[in-house]
Amino acid sequence: MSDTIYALASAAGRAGVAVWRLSGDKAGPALTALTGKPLPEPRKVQRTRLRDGAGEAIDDGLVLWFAAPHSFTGEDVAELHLHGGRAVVAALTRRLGELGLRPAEPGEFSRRAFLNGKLDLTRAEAIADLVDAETAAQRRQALRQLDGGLAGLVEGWRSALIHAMAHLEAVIDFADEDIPDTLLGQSVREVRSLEAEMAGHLDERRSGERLRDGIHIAILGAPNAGKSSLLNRLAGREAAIVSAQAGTTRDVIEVHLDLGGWPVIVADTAGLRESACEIESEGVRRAEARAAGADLRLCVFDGALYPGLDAATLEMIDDATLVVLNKRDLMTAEVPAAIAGRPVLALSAKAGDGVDALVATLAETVESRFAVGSAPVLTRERHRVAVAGAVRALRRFDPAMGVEMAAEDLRLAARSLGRITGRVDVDEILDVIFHEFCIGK
Ligand SMILES: Nc1nc2c(ncn2[C@@H]2O[C@H](COP(=O)(O)OP(=O)(O)OP(=O)(O)O)[C@@H](O)[C@H]2O)c(=O)[nH]1
Ligand SMILES: [Mg+2]
Repeated sequence: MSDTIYALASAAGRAGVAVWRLSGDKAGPALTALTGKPLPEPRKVQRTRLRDGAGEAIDDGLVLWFAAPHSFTGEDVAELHLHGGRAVVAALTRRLGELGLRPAEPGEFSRRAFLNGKLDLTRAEAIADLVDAETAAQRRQALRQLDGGLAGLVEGWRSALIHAMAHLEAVIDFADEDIPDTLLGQSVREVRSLEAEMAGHLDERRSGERLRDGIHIAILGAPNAGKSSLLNRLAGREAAIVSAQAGTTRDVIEVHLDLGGWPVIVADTAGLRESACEIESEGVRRAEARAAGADLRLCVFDGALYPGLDAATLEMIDDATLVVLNKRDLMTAEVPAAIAGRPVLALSAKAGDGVDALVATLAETVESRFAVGSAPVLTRERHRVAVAGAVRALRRFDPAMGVEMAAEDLRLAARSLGRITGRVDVDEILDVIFHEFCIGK
């Protein structure tokens, strides 16, 4: 028998509504002790007064009762909708302790739901993602996963593998009899097509993970090009210090933006140049590291110096780069159509002209590089590792080299996929997954 746990699942403001969730064998007795009434009918809201051990009223509120196994956790669950005031919270916390309940750990409700077969791991992860979702695209992705999109995809692959395995077992068991060659040929075809489909989901850009964690954009350029001015424009606030002195920015400065529903982390960096100053050199080293790790780069050139172009910045340009020609207001030369083969966005970070066009282009670029469509995607590294493991096993699969070995490859692939939904090797991954959760979920 496990402990009975409780959590204050949400509190909206000081006098707002607070939802409490109690789960475990003592949830029922605790509810009757609090209300002084028999348990309400399951799933029917009851308005009632809740009292402490001495019979003094704690609050007036709504209670709900979910009898095991028909609850979120699969255990007996009570929910209390009370006022969120501090005194109410304190009194109820004390009373629940007296009644033998303990506060839940982060993710403990979802963990119990998983262990009781109410959720697979991808759905449990989706709950955490939904709670953390900051943009519309993140919310949509989390909901799709919560609806079982990813679980369905992975379980479909897994059952197809098990099906192919059964074919092979038949070949092994009836080795003395005549098994039509076509049976083997069919297995091979099935496995090859599965392998291709799974490999197709190992998208190199890791769109699902990017959408979950945020897309990293680094602003790069020579000192004084106007990188910090641009960051401040994008952020809509003075996040970084701007000055006419070259070498102002040293540390990497990040701002989080919602770019048309995409979570984006824009990093301003130190101007790229050789410097005798130890601090500035470290800044440049950090800028280069950030440039290497970024999903997209904004290379900023100083328009006042055009047609002169900074060589160190030119070196950074690749096909994941947007080229910005800043200080358009000071430009005497024509704006070129392209620099280093990339289209040019001319703007003035100081005055703000052209910044909207840059934001629009950035949003389009992000959308076209990372859009995930409506198909389920892998949203965590552990999903990708598991699918990659399965694909590796399937690439080895070759019944011509021995049917037993081939069956073992299928078993390994199915096992690797089973880790995603939590069908196999559960213990080692549970702690990792559920510790990311907030309390009350
Ligand atoms: N006229 C004009 N001046 C600008 C523009 N953008 C930036 N500046 C000026 O250029 C100078 C340098 O701007 P910053 O944004 O600090 O440049 P930075 O690239 O961050 O420089 P470091 O941090 O030293 O690498 C400041 O005096 C800005 O006011 C612009 O569009 N037009
Ligand atoms: Mg700067």
